[in-house]
Amino acid sequence: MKSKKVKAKVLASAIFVVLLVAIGGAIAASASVQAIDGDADAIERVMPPIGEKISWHIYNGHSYTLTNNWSTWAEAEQEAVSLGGHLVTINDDAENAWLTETFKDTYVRSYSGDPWQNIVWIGYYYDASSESWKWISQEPVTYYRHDYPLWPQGGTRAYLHLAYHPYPGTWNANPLHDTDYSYQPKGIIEVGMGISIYTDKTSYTTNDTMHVGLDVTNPGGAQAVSVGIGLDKPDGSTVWFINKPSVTLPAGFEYSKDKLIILPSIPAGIYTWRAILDDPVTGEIICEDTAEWEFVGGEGLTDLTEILKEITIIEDFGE
Ligand SMILES: [Ca+2]
Repeated sequence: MKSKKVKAKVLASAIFVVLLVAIGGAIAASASVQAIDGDADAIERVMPPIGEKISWHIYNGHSYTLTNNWSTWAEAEQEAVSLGGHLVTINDDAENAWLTETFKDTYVRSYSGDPWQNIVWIGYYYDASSESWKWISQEPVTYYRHDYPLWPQGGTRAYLHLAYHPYPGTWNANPLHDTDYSYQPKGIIEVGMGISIYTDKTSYTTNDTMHVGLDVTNPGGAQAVSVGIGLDKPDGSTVWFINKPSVTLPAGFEYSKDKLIILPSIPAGIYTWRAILDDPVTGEIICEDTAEWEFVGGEGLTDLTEILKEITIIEDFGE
């Protein structure tokens, strides 16, 4: 059911994109009228994103794309949520530099050759109730660019200055861009992969049936990952029973599967299912999840490999 929903969404946005191609022609005509002090190259530079299919840029296990529309910050965030993500969260200087360069050909709606309009919405906003700047993704603020002399110019919704801007890589929040239609920018959408492993109960004994579930999602572009599924045992060691060094998760991938296991008599104690997606090149963890449960009683005689033989929950995961 879930994957059908996603396909419907993709189809809907494909139809929307076709409409935009038609609308794009009309906007191009009006842009050339407005761009009285711009040059032909500048006008062309602003047009290509319109009407293109979603083309994802991959960085550090995350996928990034521009919003289809120039809009208010809130509308851009809404578009990001509809694709399974949020307006971009910039976690460090490397990501900030990559975004500044990768999306440098992006300008506000009425761009007319002015490099100061080389900007995009990011997910950084001022939360009045806590009187602090936050990320809309709810990730913690680990990095920010509150640089003199521009920041934040009285606004509460932030954008990034791209590579052609006079202050590339810095942020600003001039409210003009949220309120004046012709100065509205596009936004950068960031989506990540997700993995979730879970059981139906937290305590089991011999001959109980355990229901183990695994969900994997990749709302962005296709990318390769290493997949590890393991079980931490009461003695502190971990048994890895699925360890695929490189599996390509297709764009828009949604996987959800569960398995019933009849538990033999195993050593009593705390066990933890562990599911991890790693970057196959750097080995860094992209996402992981755990599910802890307790085994009570039992003779403790059965080798765990007997259970693990039953865990084939991702055998059809794709190669
Ligand atoms: Ca990020």
